[in-house]
Amino acid sequence: MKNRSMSRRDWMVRTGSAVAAGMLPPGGSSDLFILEEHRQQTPADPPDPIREKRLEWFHEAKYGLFIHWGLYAIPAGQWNGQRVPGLGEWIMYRTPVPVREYEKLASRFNPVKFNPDEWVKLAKDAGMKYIVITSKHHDGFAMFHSKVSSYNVVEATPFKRDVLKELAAACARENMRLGFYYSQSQDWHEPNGAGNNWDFGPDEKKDYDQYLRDKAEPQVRELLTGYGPVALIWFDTPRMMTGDRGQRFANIVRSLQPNTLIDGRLGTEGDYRSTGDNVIPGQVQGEAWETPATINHTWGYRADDTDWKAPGQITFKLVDIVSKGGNYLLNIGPMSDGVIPQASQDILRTVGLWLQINGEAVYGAGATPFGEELGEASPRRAKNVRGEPLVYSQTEWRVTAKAGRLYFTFFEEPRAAFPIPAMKNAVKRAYRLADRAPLKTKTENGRTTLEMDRPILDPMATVVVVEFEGNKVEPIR
Ligand code: JFZ
Repeated sequence: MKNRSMSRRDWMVRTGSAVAAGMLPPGGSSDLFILEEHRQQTPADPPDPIREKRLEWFHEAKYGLFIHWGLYAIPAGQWNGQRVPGLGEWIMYRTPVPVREYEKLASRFNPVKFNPDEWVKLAKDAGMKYIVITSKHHDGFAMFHSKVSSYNVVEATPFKRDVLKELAAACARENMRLGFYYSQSQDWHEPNGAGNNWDFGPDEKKDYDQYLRDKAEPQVRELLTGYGPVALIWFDTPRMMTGDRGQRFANIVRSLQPNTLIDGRLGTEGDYRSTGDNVIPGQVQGEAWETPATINHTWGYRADDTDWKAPGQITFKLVDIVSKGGNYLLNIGPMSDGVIPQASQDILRTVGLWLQINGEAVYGAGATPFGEELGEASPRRAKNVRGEPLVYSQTEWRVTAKAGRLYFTFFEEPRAAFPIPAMKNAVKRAYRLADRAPLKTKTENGRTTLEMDRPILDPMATVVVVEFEGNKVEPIR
C-alpha cells in the first residue's frame, strides 16, 4: 500500500483536495510553493478495523449519485438578467447578493414536480448504489425541517415539505443508501458563519464558534436523528476547522450513528479521501477514496450549461476510478420545479444499461494488479497543474479484479491479439462478459494472448473476463 507512507496533507495536495481543505486558494499562484513544501513523508496510519468494517458497503458500491439542490436552482446562473459565471450554487457569493435579497428566493421556492420516488428510481436505473444530497450548502438554506433555524424549506417556502424526509422515505422503500452533504464552515446566511464578507466583514473578526454551536452542530445532530440511517455525511470546504472544531463534528457523528461514514473534507477525521472536484488520481491508491464529479460544469443547476459528458466518457471514468480502487460520486442539479434535466437523466440511464450487463466488472471489484495500462510518466518529468508528476494517460483499456478473475474493459478495439500483462498465474479461460462467448487464448513462454472477435462487441466498452489459477494475481514486473 504505497500511500500508507504518504502524509494526509501530501495526498490531498496530489489529488487536488488541498483547495477543499482551505489550504490553497483555488487557482492561486501559491499552489506550487505549498506543493513543494509538503512533499515529505510521514509514518503510516495503522489500518483501523472498525473503519474498515464501516467502509465495506462503500467499497462494494463504487458509484453514487450526488444531488446539488437548493434556492440557487431558481436564478440558475443569472442574477437580475445578468449572467453570473462560475458554479450555479455559488451565485450568492459571485454576484455578491446581500442576505436580505437572497433570502427572498425562499418565498419563490415551490418545486411542485418534486417526486422523490422518481429520483430514487433514476439512481437505481443508473446503477448507482448511494445518493448524497445537499442538506445545507454554503448559502445556509436548509433543505429539511430544522428547529434551530427557520431558514429552511418547511418554514420559509410556500412548498412547506421536508424534502430530505421525503427522499429518505423513498430511499428506505427501495433500499437505497442516503447521505447528506453539509457545509459545516461556510454559511453565507449567518453573521458568524465563514465566507460572507460582503454583509458581515472578514471571517477573522467573527464569533465562529457561536455559529458552530448554535447552527451547524445542532443541524448535523438533527440530520442524524430524524432521517433514518445516514450512509455518510459529506462535509465540505473546511475553513477555520482548527483546534477541536472538526473533532466536535466527528464526535456528533460517531455518537449518534457509529456506522455513518465521514468524507474527506471535514478537516480532521475522515473515513475516506475525497479528491479535488473532477480529479482522478493517476495511479492506484491504497486507501478508500472518492472522486466527486460534475456531469456538466456546475453542481447546482445552471440553465446555460448543457455541455454534458457523454455516456462513454462517464463509463470510462467509472471503470478508470474502480481500477484505481476508488468510488465515483457523479452529480446532477435538479431545476427549481423539482425536475432533473432530461439530458442528464438520459445520460445516466444509458450508462445504467451498460452496467446492467457489465456491472460484475465494477461492483465490489478491486484495483488493477498491474498498472502499466494507466499510462506513462512524462520522460522530462513535467508536472501537471496540481504539481503532481504528469502522466500521459492511456485510455484504451482498464483492469478490475476479483478473486480468481480479471476484468479487462476495452474502450477501443485492440488492433492485434491482446497480450495479458505478465503474471505468474496460469490463465484458465477467457470469455466476454456480455454474452459469455468464449475467447481463444494462446500461451507462449508463460505469456497469454487473447484473440478478440472483430468488430468488438460493444464499441463503447466491452468487458472480457479472464479466469486464472489462484485467487490473487502475482504480476511479473
Ligand atoms: C465544493 C463546493 O464549494 C462546491 O459548491 C461543490 O459543493 C463541491 C462539491 O465542493 O467545491 C470545491 C471543493 C474542493 C475543491 C474544489 C471545489 N478542490 O479540492 O479542488
